[in-house]
Amino acid sequence: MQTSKTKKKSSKISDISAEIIDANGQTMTTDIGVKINDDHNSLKVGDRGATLLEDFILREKLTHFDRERIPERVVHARGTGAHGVFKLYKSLSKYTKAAFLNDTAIETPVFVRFSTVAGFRGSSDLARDVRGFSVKFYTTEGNYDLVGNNIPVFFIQDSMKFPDLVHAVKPEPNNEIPQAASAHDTFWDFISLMPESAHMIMWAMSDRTLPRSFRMMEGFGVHTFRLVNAKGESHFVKFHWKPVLGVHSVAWDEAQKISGKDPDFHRRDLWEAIEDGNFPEWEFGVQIIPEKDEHKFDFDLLDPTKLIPEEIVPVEIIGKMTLNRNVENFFAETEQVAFHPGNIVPGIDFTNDPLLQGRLFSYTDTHLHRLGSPNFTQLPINRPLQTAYNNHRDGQSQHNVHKGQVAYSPNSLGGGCPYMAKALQGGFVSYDEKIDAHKIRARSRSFFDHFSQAILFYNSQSNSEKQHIKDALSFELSMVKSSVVRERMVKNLTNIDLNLSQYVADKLGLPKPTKVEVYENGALPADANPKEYASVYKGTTLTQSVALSMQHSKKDTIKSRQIAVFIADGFDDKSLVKFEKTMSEAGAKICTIAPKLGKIKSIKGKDIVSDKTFFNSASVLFDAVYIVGGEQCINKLCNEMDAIHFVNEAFKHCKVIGGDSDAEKFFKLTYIGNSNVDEGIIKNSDLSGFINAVAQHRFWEREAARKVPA
Ligand code: HDE
Repeated sequence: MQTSKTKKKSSKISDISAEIIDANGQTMTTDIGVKINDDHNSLKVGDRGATLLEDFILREKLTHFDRERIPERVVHARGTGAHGVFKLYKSLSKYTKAAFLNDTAIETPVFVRFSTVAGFRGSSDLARDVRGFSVKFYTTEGNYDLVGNNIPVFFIQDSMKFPDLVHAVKPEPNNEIPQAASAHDTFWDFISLMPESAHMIMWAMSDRTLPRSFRMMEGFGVHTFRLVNAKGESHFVKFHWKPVLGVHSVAWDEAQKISGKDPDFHRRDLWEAIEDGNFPEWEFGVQIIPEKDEHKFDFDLLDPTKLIPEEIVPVEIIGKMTLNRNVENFFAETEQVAFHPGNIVPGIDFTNDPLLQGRLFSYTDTHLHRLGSPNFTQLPINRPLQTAYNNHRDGQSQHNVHKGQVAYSPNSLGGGCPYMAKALQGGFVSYDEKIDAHKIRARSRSFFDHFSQAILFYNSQSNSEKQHIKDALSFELSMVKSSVVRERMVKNLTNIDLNLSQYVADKLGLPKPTKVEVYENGALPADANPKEYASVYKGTTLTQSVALSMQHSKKDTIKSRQIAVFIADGFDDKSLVKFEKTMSEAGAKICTIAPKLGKIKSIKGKDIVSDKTFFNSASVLFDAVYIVGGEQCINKLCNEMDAIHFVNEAFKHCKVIGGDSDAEKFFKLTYIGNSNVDEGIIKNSDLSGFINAVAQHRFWEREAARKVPA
């Protein structure tokens, strides 16, 4: 049964910062507090007369309405957010003086926003796209933002190329098509000329870009950052979020269908999980690298197209984040939240990663444009826990009333206040990095190996994951109209895997390459030698990294999985009750689906109300399907074509399908009856077998036959 318990919790953040407006029991007023006696009619001259300009109530209403929208984010426009807490398991004081990473007694409030990158604000959640994973920690020393993605590397190495990347992936400028999709000419034209994108492209074409849920994605800080301890010593660090539910994805065909059936699929999933008390959780991990080891790797730590394999530097788990509260108001919180990789606290610092350095400028610039004033830090969702004391004054939408005569420093009239904090009093001190170099506009040679980690990623995938990458590339490139771009991409893929390039070539009707081809490099200056870029520092000794495959992240749980249960008049109530009880004990969520809404009669004449119907629902919205018994019920389902389609589609998408022994007759009408497959097909009311299978998430081997036309 679907349940929706609304849990209202008092929150530190909203208690401190936000004035929650609750209209319950209140009289309507204008913005300046005048009570309104008629909100349905404008002020007119007589019954049919013209509207009067003096109608200040109408004018105020329309003026406000006309300005309701603010510019959407230029990237990551589509997203959703939630509040939560971060709890440290063990102190990192050896590496950082940041209080929230030192004291295990502190519970740090957080706000998280997940997003897609390319689509507009109203686009589908299920686009094949990188997901943003931004966390704002409201620490006792100020706000710290970890503005990351669900992929640990990025397309480009230098912020100079970011507008080009985004122009290439966004809808094409002449006709604003396609929405939220990279499967078009400009994206692949750009990528085909940017060899540094090779590693990220492997991730982007993998199932990582089709998450089953935000709750089942990893998060990464991407860049190498610094941790600085109380003695001023620095270590390099990479940040990781590991979802407690494991990392899971949907099938590409399924993603496309979900985009039509429920474009809010991921938002809804997050919202409902929190409302149901199934609080999403991630463990926080760090990979720590001593300063002295900076040059020990066969790649540059400052290169954001590289990750540090977990086999080389293990991820140390240091805490857990739990999202436990939905927003009160989407606009005020999720839309107005302003993340910034430059929001750091003492104990954390930047590196010279050239992509990060550009970001440090861009986010404030964006916020000034979107939120219209430097006072955006006063918005409730952006305010730190502590009051900000400085000499910033005035500006649009100034909410603070600064007392006194003095707004400058140094001053004596204000007693020298606000005074500057010494480092020992928690003042921020930048890491004392020695830099002695020439000013140049160029790329470091240590950034030139573009393929070793793309190869490592591809080779670390399971067979089905490799097949999905092949399919994704074949699909995306088949949507590209320019044959020059398609051919160039096939050529480029030879640098990663010859078999992969041959597969894609075949799907595109192109000759299969037989050898590795030199990647054209559009980003090179005209006088550069492209061969030089091919493999300068090539040669990681690692051939596989287990952590790069989602296959190894499965967890033994079905908590919060959505299970569709078919019922029709004459269903066996004993079987339904037992199924529901067993599944809810295991933490899954049940949704009954019937030929119609309303009362459905059981074998014993008892009524239950169905949650959904075959016409307002679809298998792509569920993780598994179960068919309860009852002869009359099964006969009804056998005549319900949408029920048969539902199961065929679940079969195609490699989901778990189960049922009572009576369901056999129904199964015979579906692809289950037409195939020899039994992995993930659980018959004869084997409920523990069903639970174990659902925990596996998908039985991708089933795809090999590729015979299901659902
Ligand atoms: Fe962003 N990025 N980005 N980005 N980014 C924005 O800031 C930018 C990059 C990321 O939920 C913008 O508030 C530049 C990498 C996330 O509100 C903008 C460069 C990573 C979000 C911006 C990058 C990210 C953004 C647009 C290259 C992963 C959503 C709206 C130098 C580590 C935050 C906004 C949210 C948002 C600029 C590259 C993650 C325009 C210039 C790499 C998750 O300022």
